[in-house]
Amino acid sequence: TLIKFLVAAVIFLAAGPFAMKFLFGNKRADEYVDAGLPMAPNEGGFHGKEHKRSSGELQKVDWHDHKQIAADEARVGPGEQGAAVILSPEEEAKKDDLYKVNGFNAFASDKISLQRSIKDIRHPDCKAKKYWNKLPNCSIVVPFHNEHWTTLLRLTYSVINRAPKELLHEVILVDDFSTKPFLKEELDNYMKEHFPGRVKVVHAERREGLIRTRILGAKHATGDVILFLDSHVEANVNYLPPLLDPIAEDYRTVVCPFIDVIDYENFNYRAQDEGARGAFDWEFFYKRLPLLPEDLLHPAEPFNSPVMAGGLFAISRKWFWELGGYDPGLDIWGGEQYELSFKIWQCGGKMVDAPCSRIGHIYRKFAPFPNPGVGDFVGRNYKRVAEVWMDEYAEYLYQHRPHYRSIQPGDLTEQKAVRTRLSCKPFKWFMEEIAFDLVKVYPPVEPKPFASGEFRNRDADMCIDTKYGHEGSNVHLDKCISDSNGGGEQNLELSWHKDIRPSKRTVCFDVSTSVAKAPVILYNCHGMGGNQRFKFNINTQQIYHPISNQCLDCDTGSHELFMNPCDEHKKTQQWIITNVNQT
Ligand code: UD2
Ligand code: MN
Repeated sequence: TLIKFLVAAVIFLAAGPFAMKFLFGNKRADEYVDAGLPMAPNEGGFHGKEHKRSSGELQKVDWHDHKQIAADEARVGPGEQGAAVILSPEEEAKKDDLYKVNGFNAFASDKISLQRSIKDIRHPDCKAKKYWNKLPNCSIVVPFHNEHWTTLLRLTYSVINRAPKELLHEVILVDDFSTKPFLKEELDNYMKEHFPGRVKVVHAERREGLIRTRILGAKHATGDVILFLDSHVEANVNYLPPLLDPIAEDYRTVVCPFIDVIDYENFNYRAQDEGARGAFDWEFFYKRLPLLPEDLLHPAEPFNSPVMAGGLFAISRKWFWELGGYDPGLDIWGGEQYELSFKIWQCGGKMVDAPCSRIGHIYRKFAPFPNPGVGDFVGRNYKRVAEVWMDEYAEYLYQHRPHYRSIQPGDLTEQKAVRTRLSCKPFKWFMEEIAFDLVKVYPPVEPKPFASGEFRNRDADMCIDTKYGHEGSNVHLDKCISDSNGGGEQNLELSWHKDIRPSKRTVCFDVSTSVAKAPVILYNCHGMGGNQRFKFNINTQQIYHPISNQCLDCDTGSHELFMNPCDEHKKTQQWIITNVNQT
Protein backbone atom coordinates (compact mmCIF):
# COMPACT_ATOMS: atom_id res chain seq x y z
CA THR A 1 0.00 0.00 0.00
CA LEU A 2 2.92 2.34 0.63
CA ILE A 3 4.04 1.89 -2.95
CA LYS A 4 0.50 2.43 -4.17
CA PHE A 5 0.34 5.61 -2.15
CA LEU A 6 3.65 6.88 -3.48
CA VAL A 7 2.65 6.19 -7.05
CA ALA A 8 -0.64 7.96 -6.49
CA ALA A 9 1.14 10.87 -4.84
CA VAL A 10 3.58 11.22 -7.72
CA ILE A 11 0.81 11.12 -10.31
CA PHE A 12 -1.15 13.59 -8.25
CA LEU A 13 1.75 15.98 -7.86
CA ALA A 14 2.65 15.73 -11.51
CA ALA A 15 -0.89 16.50 -12.52
CA GLY A 16 -0.78 19.27 -9.96
CA PRO A 17 -3.27 22.04 -10.04
CA PHE A 18 -4.71 20.72 -13.28
CA ALA A 19 -5.94 17.60 -11.56
CA MET A 20 -7.44 19.63 -8.79
CA LYS A 21 -9.08 21.99 -11.17
CA PHE A 22 -11.86 19.75 -12.25
CA LEU A 23 -12.64 18.55 -8.78
CA PHE A 24 -14.43 21.67 -7.81
CA GLY A 25 -16.95 23.62 -9.71
CA ASN A 26 -19.05 26.64 -9.23
CA LYS A 27 -22.23 25.05 -10.45
CA ARG A 28 -25.34 25.60 -8.44
CA ALA A 29 -27.15 22.76 -6.73
CA ASP A 30 -30.04 22.66 -9.18
CA GLU A 31 -27.67 22.29 -12.12
CA TYR A 32 -26.16 19.20 -10.52
CA VAL A 33 -29.57 17.78 -9.80
CA ASP A 34 -30.88 18.42 -13.29
CA ALA A 35 -27.77 17.28 -15.05
CA GLY A 36 -28.35 13.82 -13.66
CA LEU A 37 -25.03 12.59 -15.00
CA PRO A 38 -21.53 12.90 -13.63
CA MET A 39 -20.19 16.37 -14.28
CA ALA A 40 -18.06 17.32 -17.16
CA PRO A 41 -14.76 18.82 -16.03
CA ASN A 42 -15.39 22.47 -15.54
CA GLU A 43 -13.37 25.58 -15.86
CA GLY A 44 -12.69 28.09 -13.15
CA GLY A 45 -11.20 25.52 -10.80
CA PHE A 46 -10.98 26.41 -7.26
CA HIS A 47 -12.72 29.74 -7.58
CA GLY A 48 -9.40 30.84 -9.09
CA LYS A 49 -8.30 31.93 -5.61
CA GLU A 50 -4.67 31.73 -4.62
CA HIS A 51 -4.40 31.73 -0.95
CA LYS A 52 -1.86 33.50 1.15
CA ARG A 53 0.07 30.43 2.21
CA SER A 54 0.67 29.43 -1.39
CA SER A 55 3.65 30.38 -3.45
CA GLY A 56 1.85 29.16 -6.53
CA GLU A 57 3.27 25.70 -6.16
CA LEU A 58 1.37 22.78 -4.75
CA GLN A 59 2.78 21.77 -1.40
CA LYS A 60 1.83 20.72 2.08
CA VAL A 61 1.81 23.47 4.70
CA ASP A 62 1.04 24.06 8.37
CA TRP A 63 -2.53 25.35 8.61
CA HIS A 64 -2.58 25.94 12.38
CA ASP A 65 -3.66 29.39 13.50
CA HIS A 66 -1.08 29.77 16.25
CA LYS A 67 -2.42 33.14 17.36
CA GLN A 68 -5.90 31.74 17.88
CA ILE A 69 -4.47 28.72 19.69
CA ALA A 70 -2.50 30.94 22.08
CA ALA A 71 -5.56 33.11 22.71
CA ASP A 72 -7.64 30.03 23.47
CA GLU A 73 -5.03 28.68 25.83
CA ALA A 74 -5.01 31.92 27.81
CA ARG A 75 -8.75 31.88 28.49
CA VAL A 76 -10.08 31.35 32.02
CA GLY A 77 -13.63 31.17 33.36
CA PRO A 78 -16.57 28.78 33.65
CA GLY A 79 -16.34 25.91 31.18
CA GLU A 80 -13.06 27.22 29.71
CA GLN A 81 -10.57 24.65 28.43
CA GLY A 82 -13.57 22.36 28.10
CA ALA A 83 -14.00 21.97 31.85
CA ALA A 84 -17.28 21.06 33.50
CA VAL A 85 -19.40 23.89 34.91
CA ILE A 86 -20.59 23.34 38.43
CA LEU A 87 -23.91 24.94 39.32
CA SER A 88 -24.62 26.24 42.81
CA PRO A 89 -27.48 24.59 44.70
CA GLU A 90 -29.71 27.62 43.92
CA GLU A 91 -28.88 27.30 40.23
CA GLU A 92 -29.47 23.54 40.27
CA ALA A 93 -33.02 24.28 41.39
CA LYS A 94 -33.56 26.45 38.32
CA LYS A 95 -32.27 24.16 35.59
CA ASP A 96 -35.33 21.95 35.01
CA ASP A 97 -37.39 24.08 32.61
CA LEU A 98 -34.59 24.39 30.08
CA TYR A 99 -33.61 20.74 30.56
CA LYS A 100 -37.07 19.56 29.57
CA VAL A 101 -37.20 21.37 26.25
CA ASN A 102 -33.62 20.56 25.22
CA GLY A 103 -32.75 17.15 26.61
CA PHE A 104 -29.55 18.66 28.03
CA ASN A 105 -28.64 21.15 30.75
CA ALA A 106 -29.09 24.35 28.73
CA PHE A 107 -28.98 26.39 31.95
CA ALA A 108 -25.36 25.24 32.36
CA SER A 109 -24.67 26.21 28.74
CA ASP A 110 -25.84 29.75 29.50
CA LYS A 111 -23.13 30.09 32.16
CA ILE A 112 -20.36 29.50 29.61
CA SER A 113 -18.84 32.03 27.23
CA LEU A 114 -20.03 31.76 23.63
CA GLN A 115 -16.39 31.74 22.64
CA ARG A 116 -15.13 29.31 25.26
CA SER A 117 -11.91 27.40 24.67
CA ILE A 118 -11.78 23.61 24.60
CA LYS A 119 -8.84 21.34 25.20
CA ASP A 120 -6.77 20.24 22.24
CA ILE A 121 -7.11 16.49 22.72
CA ARG A 122 -5.89 15.46 19.27
CA HIS A 123 -3.25 12.81 18.88
CA PRO A 124 0.16 14.54 19.33
CA ASP A 125 1.11 13.69 15.72
CA CYS A 126 -1.65 16.04 14.55
CA LYS A 127 0.32 19.07 15.73
CA ALA A 128 2.95 18.48 13.07
CA LYS A 129 0.63 17.41 10.30
CA LYS A 130 0.53 19.45 7.12
CA TYR A 131 -2.10 19.70 4.41
CA TRP A 132 -2.23 20.91 0.81
CA ASN A 133 -1.74 24.65 0.55
CA LYS A 134 -4.61 24.79 -1.92
CA LEU A 135 -7.75 23.38 -0.45
CA PRO A 136 -11.35 23.61 -1.59
CA ASN A 137 -13.47 26.03 0.39
CA CYS A 138 -16.42 25.00 2.41
CA SER A 139 -20.01 25.82 3.28
CA ILE A 140 -21.14 24.65 6.71
CA VAL A 141 -24.77 23.56 6.78
CA VAL A 142 -26.49 23.23 10.15
CA PRO A 143 -30.11 22.07 10.38
CA PHE A 144 -31.86 22.91 13.63
CA HIS A 145 -35.22 22.43 15.20
CA ASN A 146 -35.72 24.41 18.41
CA GLU A 147 -32.04 24.48 19.25
CA HIS A 148 -31.09 26.33 22.41
CA TRP A 149 -29.73 29.86 21.85
CA THR A 150 -26.29 29.59 23.47
CA THR A 151 -25.48 26.16 22.02
CA LEU A 152 -26.35 27.34 18.52
CA LEU A 153 -24.28 30.48 18.95
CA ARG A 154 -21.33 28.71 20.51
CA LEU A 155 -21.30 26.38 17.51
CA THR A 156 -21.23 29.37 15.19
CA TYR A 157 -18.35 31.07 17.01
CA SER A 158 -16.33 27.90 17.29
CA VAL A 159 -16.52 26.95 13.62
CA ILE A 160 -15.65 30.49 12.53
CA ASN A 161 -12.93 31.20 15.11
CA ARG A 162 -11.10 27.95 14.50
CA ALA A 163 -11.18 27.84 10.70
CA PRO A 164 -8.89 29.64 8.26
CA LYS A 165 -10.99 32.48 6.88
CA GLU A 166 -10.27 31.68 3.26
CA LEU A 167 -11.47 28.10 3.66
CA LEU A 168 -14.77 28.87 5.32
CA HIS A 169 -16.92 30.21 2.55
CA GLU A 170 -20.12 30.56 4.63
CA VAL A 171 -22.17 29.12 7.46
CA ILE A 172 -25.80 28.31 6.68
CA LEU A 173 -28.10 27.80 9.65
CA VAL A 174 -31.33 26.15 8.53
CA ASP A 175 -34.30 26.54 10.83
CA ASP A 176 -36.60 23.55 10.56
CA PHE A 177 -39.80 25.41 11.46
CA SER A 178 -38.80 25.99 15.06
CA THR A 179 -41.37 27.26 17.50
CA LYS A 180 -39.02 29.13 19.85
CA PRO A 181 -39.54 32.83 19.04
CA PHE A 182 -35.87 33.83 19.43
CA LEU A 183 -34.93 31.59 16.49
CA LYS A 184 -36.64 33.94 14.01
CA GLU A 185 -35.81 37.66 13.54
CA GLU A 186 -33.70 37.80 16.66
CA LEU A 187 -31.40 35.14 15.25
CA ASP A 188 -31.37 36.74 11.78
CA ASN A 189 -30.41 40.07 13.30
CA TYR A 190 -27.76 38.64 15.57
CA MET A 191 -26.03 36.96 12.67
CA LYS A 192 -26.28 40.04 10.45
CA GLU A 193 -24.75 42.14 13.18
CA HIS A 194 -22.00 39.79 14.35
CA PHE A 195 -21.13 37.84 11.21
CA PRO A 196 -22.10 40.08 8.30
CA GLY A 197 -21.83 38.25 5.00
CA ARG A 198 -20.57 35.08 6.67
CA VAL A 199 -23.61 33.48 8.29
CA LYS A 200 -26.92 32.97 6.49
CA VAL A 201 -30.10 31.92 8.24
CA VAL A 202 -32.68 30.06 6.16
CA HIS A 203 -36.15 29.28 7.51
CA ALA A 204 -38.13 26.28 6.29
CA GLU A 205 -41.80 26.95 5.61
CA ARG A 206 -43.02 23.80 7.30
CA ARG A 207 -41.56 21.11 9.51
CA GLU A 208 -39.32 19.19 7.14
CA GLY A 209 -37.36 16.94 9.48
CA LEU A 210 -33.61 17.00 9.59
CA ILE A 211 -33.02 15.30 6.25
CA ARG A 212 -35.00 17.63 4.02
CA THR A 213 -33.69 20.53 6.11
CA ARG A 214 -30.13 19.50 5.23
CA ILE A 215 -31.14 19.27 1.57
CA LEU A 216 -32.59 22.77 1.78
CA GLY A 217 -29.33 24.06 3.28
CA ALA A 218 -27.27 22.26 0.66
CA LYS A 219 -29.29 23.96 -2.09
CA HIS A 220 -28.25 27.34 -0.69
CA ALA A 221 -24.60 26.34 -0.39
CA THR A 222 -22.09 27.65 -2.91
CA GLY A 223 -18.79 26.39 -1.43
CA ASP A 224 -16.84 23.53 -3.01
CA VAL A 225 -17.44 21.30 -0.03
CA ILE A 226 -20.39 21.06 2.33
CA LEU A 227 -19.68 20.34 5.96
CA PHE A 228 -22.86 19.19 7.69
CA LEU A 229 -23.04 19.63 11.45
CA ASP A 230 -25.60 19.14 14.22
CA SER A 231 -26.70 22.35 15.88
CA HIS A 232 -25.07 21.63 19.27
CA VAL A 233 -21.41 21.07 18.49
CA GLU A 234 -18.09 22.82 19.17
CA ALA A 235 -15.21 22.53 16.74
CA ASN A 236 -11.73 21.91 18.05
CA VAL A 237 -8.31 23.23 16.94
CA ASN A 238 -7.67 23.25 13.18
CA TYR A 239 -10.73 21.09 12.52
CA LEU A 240 -11.21 22.13 8.90
CA PRO A 241 -8.05 21.38 6.84
CA PRO A 242 -8.03 17.65 7.75
CA LEU A 243 -11.61 17.40 6.46
CA LEU A 244 -10.86 19.15 3.18
CA ASP A 245 -7.51 17.61 2.36
CA PRO A 246 -8.74 14.12 1.35
CA ILE A 247 -11.50 15.73 -0.72
CA ALA A 248 -8.92 17.84 -2.56
CA GLU A 249 -7.31 14.58 -3.62
CA ASP A 250 -10.53 12.91 -4.66
CA TYR A 251 -13.88 14.63 -4.76
CA ARG A 252 -15.64 11.31 -4.14
CA THR A 253 -14.05 10.91 -0.71
CA VAL A 254 -16.31 11.83 2.20
CA VAL A 255 -14.60 12.77 5.46
CA CYS A 256 -15.90 12.56 9.03
CA PRO A 257 -14.30 14.21 12.04
CA PHE A 258 -13.84 12.36 15.32
CA ILE A 259 -16.92 13.11 17.38
CA ASP A 260 -16.07 14.06 20.95
CA VAL A 261 -18.51 14.23 23.81
CA ILE A 262 -19.86 17.42 25.35
CA ASP A 263 -21.45 16.24 28.58
CA TYR A 264 -25.22 16.91 28.55
CA GLU A 265 -25.15 17.73 32.26
CA ASN A 266 -22.12 19.97 32.75
CA PHE A 267 -20.65 20.66 29.27
CA ASN A 268 -17.35 18.97 30.03
CA TYR A 269 -15.54 18.26 26.74
CA ARG A 270 -13.93 14.84 26.41
CA ALA A 271 -13.01 12.12 23.93
CA GLN A 272 -15.45 9.33 23.22
CA ASP A 273 -12.61 7.08 22.11
CA GLU A 274 -9.51 7.25 19.93
CA GLY A 275 -11.26 6.11 16.78
CA ALA A 276 -13.33 3.22 15.56
CA ARG A 277 -14.98 2.26 12.28
CA GLY A 278 -18.69 2.97 11.96
CA ALA A 279 -21.14 0.12 11.52
CA PHE A 280 -24.64 -1.06 12.46
CA ASP A 281 -26.35 -4.07 13.94
CA TRP A 282 -29.40 -5.79 12.45
CA GLU A 283 -31.83 -3.66 14.36
CA PHE A 284 -30.07 -0.75 12.68
CA PHE A 285 -28.52 0.61 15.85
CA TYR A 286 -25.36 2.51 15.01
CA LYS A 287 -22.36 0.48 16.18
CA ARG A 288 -18.60 0.60 15.98
CA LEU A 289 -15.97 -1.82 14.73
CA PRO A 290 -12.37 -1.85 15.94
CA LEU A 291 -9.66 -0.12 13.93
CA LEU A 292 -7.60 -2.34 11.67
CA PRO A 293 -3.97 -3.10 12.54
CA GLU A 294 -2.76 -0.90 9.68
CA ASP A 295 -4.89 2.02 10.94
CA LEU A 296 -3.15 1.80 14.30
CA LEU A 297 0.26 2.23 12.70
CA HIS A 298 -0.37 5.86 11.79
CA PRO A 299 -2.81 7.36 14.26
CA ALA A 300 -3.03 10.78 12.61
CA GLU A 301 -3.96 9.48 9.15
CA PRO A 302 -7.54 9.10 7.87
CA PHE A 303 -8.84 5.53 7.85
CA ASN A 304 -11.72 3.91 6.01
CA SER A 305 -15.01 3.73 7.84
CA PRO A 306 -18.01 1.78 6.51
CA VAL A 307 -20.76 3.94 8.02
CA MET A 308 -20.89 7.51 9.34
CA ALA A 309 -22.54 8.44 12.64
CA GLY A 310 -24.70 10.79 10.63
CA GLY A 311 -24.50 14.35 11.79
CA LEU A 312 -20.96 15.49 11.10
CA PHE A 313 -19.25 15.01 7.75
CA ALA A 314 -17.72 16.85 4.81
CA ILE A 315 -18.64 15.98 1.24
CA SER A 316 -17.85 17.80 -1.98
CA ARG A 317 -20.93 19.57 -3.24
CA LYS A 318 -20.42 17.96 -6.60
CA TRP A 319 -20.42 14.42 -5.19
CA PHE A 320 -23.38 15.13 -2.90
CA TRP A 321 -25.55 16.13 -5.84
CA GLU A 322 -24.25 13.42 -8.14
CA LEU A 323 -25.50 11.01 -5.51
CA GLY A 324 -28.89 12.72 -5.63
CA GLY A 325 -28.37 14.33 -2.21
CA TYR A 326 -30.42 12.52 0.41
CA ASP A 327 -33.60 10.63 -0.32
CA PRO A 328 -36.12 13.43 0.37
CA GLY A 329 -38.63 10.74 1.34
CA LEU A 330 -36.76 10.25 4.62
CA ASP A 331 -38.81 12.03 7.24
CA ILE A 332 -37.89 13.83 10.49
CA TRP A 333 -34.94 11.80 11.84
CA GLY A 334 -33.08 8.56 11.30
CA GLY A 335 -31.70 6.31 8.59
CA GLU A 336 -30.12 9.01 6.44
CA GLN A 337 -26.66 8.13 7.78
CA TYR A 338 -27.07 4.62 6.37
CA GLU A 339 -28.56 5.80 3.09
CA LEU A 340 -25.69 8.15 2.38
CA SER A 341 -22.96 5.80 3.61
CA PHE A 342 -24.18 2.86 1.51
CA LYS A 343 -24.60 5.10 -1.50
CA ILE A 344 -21.14 6.62 -1.15
CA TRP A 345 -19.41 3.24 -1.04
CA GLN A 346 -21.63 1.32 -3.43
CA CYS A 347 -21.60 4.05 -6.06
CA GLY A 348 -17.84 4.50 -6.32
CA GLY A 349 -16.85 6.82 -3.50
CA LYS A 350 -15.25 6.23 -0.18
CA MET A 351 -15.52 7.39 3.37
CA VAL A 352 -12.80 8.10 5.90
CA ASP A 353 -12.53 9.37 9.47
CA ALA A 354 -9.90 12.05 9.98
CA PRO A 355 -8.37 11.73 13.48
CA CYS A 356 -6.93 15.26 13.45
CA SER A 357 -10.32 16.87 13.05
CA ARG A 358 -12.27 16.73 16.29
CA ILE A 359 -15.70 18.16 16.92
CA GLY A 360 -17.60 17.82 20.19
CA HIS A 361 -21.32 16.99 20.17
CA ILE A 362 -23.92 17.08 22.92
CA TYR A 363 -25.46 13.63 23.01
CA ARG A 364 -28.78 14.43 24.60
CA LYS A 365 -29.99 12.75 27.76
CA PHE A 366 -33.40 12.24 26.14
CA ALA A 367 -35.17 13.33 22.95
CA PRO A 368 -37.15 16.43 23.82
CA PHE A 369 -39.34 16.59 20.71
CA PRO A 370 -42.75 15.00 20.49
CA ASN A 371 -43.45 12.98 17.36
CA PRO A 372 -45.01 15.54 15.02
CA GLY A 373 -47.83 13.13 14.23
CA VAL A 374 -46.35 11.28 11.27
CA GLY A 375 -46.35 7.74 12.66
CA ASP A 376 -43.30 5.49 12.84
CA PHE A 377 -41.01 7.67 10.73
CA VAL A 378 -37.86 5.84 11.79
CA GLY A 379 -39.30 2.49 10.69
CA ARG A 380 -40.42 3.92 7.40
CA ASN A 381 -37.04 5.56 6.79
CA TYR A 382 -35.21 2.31 7.53
CA LYS A 383 -37.49 0.41 5.20
CA ARG A 384 -36.78 2.87 2.37
CA VAL A 385 -33.04 2.51 2.86
CA ALA A 386 -33.22 -1.28 3.11
CA GLU A 387 -35.41 -1.65 0.02
CA VAL A 388 -33.24 0.54 -2.18
CA TRP A 389 -29.72 -0.36 -1.07
CA MET A 390 -29.52 -3.60 0.90
CA ASP A 391 -30.71 -6.28 -1.53
CA GLU A 392 -31.01 -9.71 0.12
CA TYR A 393 -29.50 -8.36 3.37
CA ALA A 394 -32.72 -6.41 4.00
CA GLU A 395 -34.16 -9.74 5.11
CA TYR A 396 -31.89 -9.76 8.19
CA LEU A 397 -33.24 -6.41 9.25
CA TYR A 398 -36.81 -7.66 8.84
CA GLN A 399 -36.02 -10.77 10.86
CA HIS A 400 -34.96 -8.56 13.75
CA ARG A 401 -37.78 -6.10 13.29
CA PRO A 402 -40.63 -8.15 11.81
CA HIS A 403 -43.13 -5.29 11.77
CA TYR A 404 -41.06 -3.57 9.07
CA ARG A 405 -42.39 -6.12 6.62
CA SER A 406 -45.78 -4.43 6.65
CA ILE A 407 -44.57 -0.81 6.56
CA GLN A 408 -45.32 0.91 3.25
CA PRO A 409 -42.10 2.66 2.20
CA GLY A 410 -43.76 4.87 -0.43
CA ASP A 411 -42.48 5.53 -3.94
CA LEU A 412 -38.85 4.47 -4.44
CA THR A 413 -38.51 4.99 -8.20
CA GLU A 414 -36.22 8.01 -7.90
CA GLN A 415 -33.91 6.30 -5.43
CA LYS A 416 -33.61 3.16 -7.50
CA ALA A 417 -32.88 5.33 -10.52
CA VAL A 418 -29.84 6.78 -8.71
CA ARG A 419 -28.55 3.25 -8.22
CA THR A 420 -28.93 2.42 -11.90
CA ARG A 421 -27.60 5.74 -13.17
CA LEU A 422 -24.36 5.46 -11.19
CA SER A 423 -24.03 1.67 -11.76
CA CYS A 424 -23.75 1.16 -8.03
CA LYS A 425 -22.41 -2.11 -6.67
CA PRO A 426 -24.53 -4.65 -4.80
CA PHE A 427 -24.82 -4.57 -1.01
CA LYS A 428 -23.03 -7.91 -0.84
CA TRP A 429 -19.95 -6.15 -2.21
CA PHE A 430 -20.20 -3.54 0.54
CA MET A 431 -20.55 -6.24 3.21
CA GLU A 432 -17.65 -8.29 1.90
CA GLU A 433 -15.16 -5.59 0.92
CA ILE A 434 -15.87 -2.63 3.19
CA ALA A 435 -17.74 -3.86 6.27
CA PHE A 436 -16.04 -7.26 5.99
CA ASP A 437 -15.85 -7.87 9.75
CA LEU A 438 -19.36 -6.66 10.56
CA VAL A 439 -21.17 -10.02 10.53
CA LYS A 440 -18.51 -11.50 12.78
CA VAL A 441 -19.14 -8.87 15.43
CA TYR A 442 -22.86 -8.41 14.77
CA PRO A 443 -24.04 -11.72 13.36
CA PRO A 444 -27.43 -11.54 11.63
CA VAL A 445 -28.45 -14.69 13.44
CA GLU A 446 -27.30 -14.55 17.07
CA PRO A 447 -25.63 -17.82 18.05
CA LYS A 448 -27.10 -19.54 21.12
CA PRO A 449 -25.61 -18.67 24.50
CA PHE A 450 -23.13 -21.15 25.98
CA ALA A 451 -25.20 -21.32 29.15
CA SER A 452 -28.39 -19.66 30.38
CA GLY A 453 -30.96 -19.58 33.14
CA GLU A 454 -30.30 -19.21 36.84
CA PHE A 455 -26.74 -19.26 38.19
CA ARG A 456 -27.14 -21.07 41.51
CA ASN A 457 -24.30 -21.32 43.99
CA ARG A 458 -23.77 -24.80 45.46
CA ASP A 459 -22.72 -23.61 48.85
CA ALA A 460 -25.13 -20.77 49.43
CA ASP A 461 -28.01 -22.36 47.47
CA MET A 462 -28.78 -18.86 46.28
CA CYS A 463 -28.79 -17.32 42.80
CA ILE A 464 -26.96 -14.45 41.18
CA ASP A 465 -29.40 -11.56 40.91
CA THR A 466 -28.53 -8.44 38.88
CA LYS A 467 -31.69 -6.72 40.16
CA TYR A 468 -32.04 -4.54 37.03
CA GLY A 469 -28.96 -2.68 38.26
CA HIS A 470 -27.46 0.06 36.10
CA GLU A 471 -23.91 0.53 34.95
CA GLY A 472 -21.58 0.71 37.91
CA SER A 473 -23.67 -1.38 40.32
CA ASN A 474 -22.31 -4.40 42.15
CA VAL A 475 -23.78 -7.86 41.74
CA HIS A 476 -25.04 -9.99 44.65
CA LEU A 477 -26.69 -13.28 45.46
CA ASP A 478 -30.33 -13.51 46.41
CA LYS A 479 -32.92 -16.15 47.13
CA CYS A 480 -33.55 -18.07 43.91
CA ILE A 481 -36.71 -16.91 42.19
CA SER A 482 -37.48 -20.44 41.11
CA ASP A 483 -37.78 -21.32 44.83
CA SER A 484 -39.59 -18.25 46.04
CA ASN A 485 -41.38 -16.78 42.99
CA GLY A 486 -40.02 -13.43 44.12
CA GLY A 487 -39.05 -10.55 41.85
CA GLY A 488 -35.50 -10.03 40.64
CA GLU A 489 -33.35 -10.49 37.58
CA GLN A 490 -31.88 -13.97 37.67
CA ASN A 491 -32.29 -15.09 34.10
CA LEU A 492 -28.70 -14.66 33.00
CA GLU A 493 -26.62 -15.94 30.16
CA LEU A 494 -23.05 -16.71 29.35
CA SER A 495 -23.60 -15.29 25.88
CA TRP A 496 -21.88 -16.27 22.65
CA HIS A 497 -19.80 -13.11 23.17
CA LYS A 498 -18.40 -15.01 26.18
CA ASP A 499 -19.70 -12.42 28.61
CA ILE A 500 -22.27 -12.78 31.38
CA ARG A 501 -25.36 -10.63 31.10
CA PRO A 502 -29.02 -10.62 32.10
CA SER A 503 -30.73 -12.22 29.12
CA LYS A 504 -32.91 -9.20 28.34
CA ARG A 505 -30.33 -6.43 28.66
CA THR A 506 -26.88 -5.43 27.46
CA VAL A 507 -25.07 -4.84 30.74
CA CYS A 508 -22.28 -7.27 31.46
CA PHE A 509 -20.26 -8.57 34.39
CA ASP A 510 -17.03 -6.66 34.35
CA VAL A 511 -13.98 -7.27 36.53
CA SER A 512 -11.17 -4.79 36.24
CA THR A 513 -8.69 -5.94 38.91
CA SER A 514 -7.01 -9.22 39.72
CA VAL A 515 -6.78 -8.80 43.51
CA ALA A 516 -8.43 -11.24 45.89
CA LYS A 517 -12.15 -10.50 46.34
CA ALA A 518 -12.09 -8.37 43.16
CA PRO A 519 -15.58 -6.90 42.75
CA VAL A 520 -17.94 -7.83 39.89
CA ILE A 521 -19.51 -4.70 38.46
CA LEU A 522 -22.10 -4.18 35.72
CA TYR A 523 -20.90 -2.30 32.67
CA ASN A 524 -22.25 -1.76 29.20
CA CYS A 525 -21.40 -4.86 27.17
CA HIS A 526 -18.64 -4.16 24.68
CA GLY A 527 -18.52 -7.62 23.14
CA MET A 528 -14.73 -7.51 22.94
CA GLY A 529 -13.76 -9.96 25.70
CA GLY A 530 -11.09 -8.57 28.04
CA ASN A 531 -12.53 -7.61 31.43
CA GLN A 532 -15.89 -9.05 30.38
CA ARG A 533 -14.76 -12.48 29.21
CA PHE A 534 -15.74 -15.58 31.21
CA LYS A 535 -15.55 -19.35 30.69
CA PHE A 536 -17.67 -22.05 32.29
CA ASN A 537 -15.85 -25.24 33.22
CA ILE A 538 -18.48 -27.98 32.93
CA ASN A 539 -16.47 -30.45 35.02
CA THR A 540 -15.57 -28.29 37.98
CA GLN A 541 -18.60 -25.96 37.59
CA GLN A 542 -16.31 -22.97 38.00
CA ILE A 543 -16.78 -19.68 36.18
CA TYR A 544 -13.31 -18.61 35.13
CA HIS A 545 -12.13 -15.09 34.21
CA PRO A 546 -9.06 -15.63 31.99
CA ILE A 547 -7.68 -12.10 32.04
CA SER A 548 -7.34 -12.03 35.85
CA ASN A 549 -6.88 -15.81 36.19
CA GLN A 550 -9.50 -15.92 38.97
CA CYS A 551 -12.81 -17.69 39.55
CA LEU A 552 -16.24 -16.40 40.49
CA ASP A 553 -16.73 -16.77 44.22
CA CYS A 554 -19.16 -15.52 46.86
CA ASP A 555 -19.71 -14.93 50.54
CA THR A 556 -22.61 -16.96 51.87
CA GLY A 557 -23.11 -14.57 54.77
CA SER A 558 -22.99 -11.14 53.12
CA HIS A 559 -24.19 -12.47 49.71
CA GLU A 560 -21.43 -10.56 47.99
CA LEU A 561 -20.10 -11.76 44.65
CA PHE A 562 -16.40 -11.38 43.76
CA MET A 563 -13.43 -13.04 42.09
CA ASN A 564 -10.87 -15.13 43.96
CA PRO A 565 -7.96 -17.42 43.13
CA CYS A 566 -9.44 -20.60 41.68
CA ASP A 567 -9.91 -23.55 44.02
CA GLU A 568 -12.06 -26.30 42.62
CA HIS A 569 -12.79 -27.75 46.05
CA LYS A 570 -14.44 -24.59 47.31
CA LYS A 571 -18.20 -25.00 46.99
CA THR A 572 -18.59 -21.19 46.93
CA GLN A 573 -16.92 -21.39 43.49
CA GLN A 574 -19.28 -24.01 42.09
CA TRP A 575 -22.23 -22.89 40.03
CA ILE A 576 -25.25 -24.78 38.75
CA ILE A 577 -26.57 -23.20 35.58
CA THR A 578 -30.01 -24.26 34.29
CA ASN A 579 -29.16 -24.80 30.61
CA VAL A 580 -25.67 -25.62 29.45
CA ASN A 581 -24.96 -25.93 25.76
CA GLN A 582 -22.71 -28.99 25.52
CA THR A 583 -21.74 -28.53 21.86
C1 UD2 B 1 -27.70 11.28 15.27
C2 UD2 B 1 -26.84 12.21 14.43
C3 UD2 B 1 -27.77 13.11 13.65
C4 UD2 B 1 -28.60 12.27 12.71
C5 UD2 B 1 -29.37 11.26 13.56
C6 UD2 B 1 -30.12 10.26 12.73
C7 UD2 B 1 -24.57 12.63 15.23
C8 UD2 B 1 -23.72 13.34 16.20
N1 UD2 B 1 -25.91 12.93 15.27
O1 UD2 B 1 -28.62 11.83 16.16
O2 UD2 B 1 -27.06 14.05 12.89
O3 UD2 B 1 -27.80 11.63 11.77
O4 UD2 B 1 -28.50 10.51 14.34
O5 UD2 B 1 -31.00 10.84 11.86
O6 UD2 B 1 -24.08 11.86 14.44
N2 UD2 B 1 -33.31 18.40 13.53
C9 UD2 B 1 -34.09 19.10 12.61
N3 UD2 B 1 -35.39 18.70 12.42
C10 UD2 B 1 -35.95 17.65 13.09
C11 UD2 B 1 -35.14 16.93 14.00
C12 UD2 B 1 -33.82 17.33 14.19
O7 UD2 B 1 -33.62 20.05 12.00
O8 UD2 B 1 -37.12 17.36 12.86
C13 UD2 B 1 -31.91 18.80 13.71
C14 UD2 B 1 -31.45 18.95 15.15
O9 UD2 B 1 -31.68 20.25 15.63
C15 UD2 B 1 -29.97 18.59 15.05
C16 UD2 B 1 -29.94 17.55 13.92
O10 UD2 B 1 -31.13 17.74 13.18
O11 UD2 B 1 -29.19 19.69 14.67
C17 UD2 B 1 -29.83 16.12 14.42
O12 UD2 B 1 -30.81 15.83 15.39
P1 UD2 B 1 -30.42 15.32 16.86
O13 UD2 B 1 -29.33 16.13 17.39
O14 UD2 B 1 -31.68 15.23 17.63
O15 UD2 B 1 -29.90 13.87 16.50
P2 UD2 B 1 -28.83 12.95 17.29
O16 UD2 B 1 -27.60 13.71 17.57
O17 UD2 B 1 -29.53 12.29 18.40
MN1 MN C 1 -27.29 15.83 17.79
